[in-house]
Amino acid sequence: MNFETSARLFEEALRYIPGGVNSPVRAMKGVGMPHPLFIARARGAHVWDADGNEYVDFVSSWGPMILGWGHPQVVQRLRAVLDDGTSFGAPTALEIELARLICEAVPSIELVRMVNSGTEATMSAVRVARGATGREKIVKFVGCYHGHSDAFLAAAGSGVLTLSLPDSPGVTRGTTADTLLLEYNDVAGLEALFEERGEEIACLIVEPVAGNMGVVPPAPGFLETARRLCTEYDAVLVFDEVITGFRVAWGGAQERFGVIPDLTTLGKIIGGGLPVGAFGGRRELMETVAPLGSTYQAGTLAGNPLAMVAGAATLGVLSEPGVYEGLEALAARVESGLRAAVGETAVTINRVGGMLTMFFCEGPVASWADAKRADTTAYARYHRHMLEHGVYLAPSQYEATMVSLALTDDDLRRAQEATAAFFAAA
Ligand code: HOZ
Repeated sequence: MNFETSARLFEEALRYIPGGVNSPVRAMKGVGMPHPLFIARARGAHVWDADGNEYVDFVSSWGPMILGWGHPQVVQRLRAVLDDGTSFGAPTALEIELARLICEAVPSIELVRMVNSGTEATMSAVRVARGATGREKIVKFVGCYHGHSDAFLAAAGSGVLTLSLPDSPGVTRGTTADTLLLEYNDVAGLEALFEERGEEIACLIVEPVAGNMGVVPPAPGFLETARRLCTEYDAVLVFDEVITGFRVAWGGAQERFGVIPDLTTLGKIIGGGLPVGAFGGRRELMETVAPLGSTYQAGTLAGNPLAMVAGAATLGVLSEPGVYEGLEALAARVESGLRAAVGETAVTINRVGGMLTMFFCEGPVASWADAKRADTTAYARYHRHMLEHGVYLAPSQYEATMVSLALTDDDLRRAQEATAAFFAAA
């Protein structure tokens, strides 16, 4: 396979952009590629790189493209907004449409504020929790990733894990000293921590299905314990549903697992492929946000008309009857195809709804302590093999495969056959 144009574009990008990329994981260092793939275009569930190579896509722009690219309902509405004006820094009716769809889908969200990224959403949710409780400590889980604001760059997932970084210079010890860490799914650890420091804890933030150390589902009782302890100690429970929102159920992980947080952060799918995030939750908490309350949060491009309409159109399609049953069935077929293809090889496949990860290690994988046993070199070989066979996977063992509704039977067959060929040769 010829990657000459991507290699040349990378050389050029390096002259202007740090590391040639605008977000670290896409550099593809995690799978040993000398340069990233530069993507030229996409349609349905297929992407084409700058050299014209075509791939079946299982990245979905890291989650947002659940409908695939070029969905007519999304494109048509985006075109109309382009003609009307793309940013006003003033309210528009489109914001109400997206906010209403979110509040209807996720009943724990009584009020919602739009921002421009998941990072902004989580950062703001923690500010609300601290403001409302008057406390400073936050609880997060090792391997969970909540964007790149300072307080979260402690044992973070995603690119921090992929590149084996010791978190980040520039984050003060004071900032991360307020972040208390536990292993994901550590129910006993949670009980002990709250017993010892519960009165100091402003909030507990968790990916209700971890997606940034690969997919790790919540163990039975884990989310329920988090809920109970937060209620008992008057701490705020924040579900970071930037990935899981509208991916594991119409109402997100909170609907799927029946555990209701106080605040929820969203991103990715709610922007339909345009930059967006949101945080929302219980009315009395959200009423502390300016201009109603004094907890400050703002943004010139927040509620951007293009992002609002792409999100609203996407949620409109997802709200149609049977969509999530279809997604579940499709993702289950992706999973069973992989299981059949790996044969007797010791891998672990974790899947929840439309997201899954095949870890190159024996299971169970229930925490970062388990996930770090994965053979990342083997994953890198698998990734390269799949590229060569026209299948585009996340360029890191510690990210999620995102199933898009645009995948066809042929696409699934291509992924299964390429996987079978890899494991047969291993
Ligand atoms: N943090 C994203 C995945 N969880 C990766 C973003 C990117 O590199 O585009």
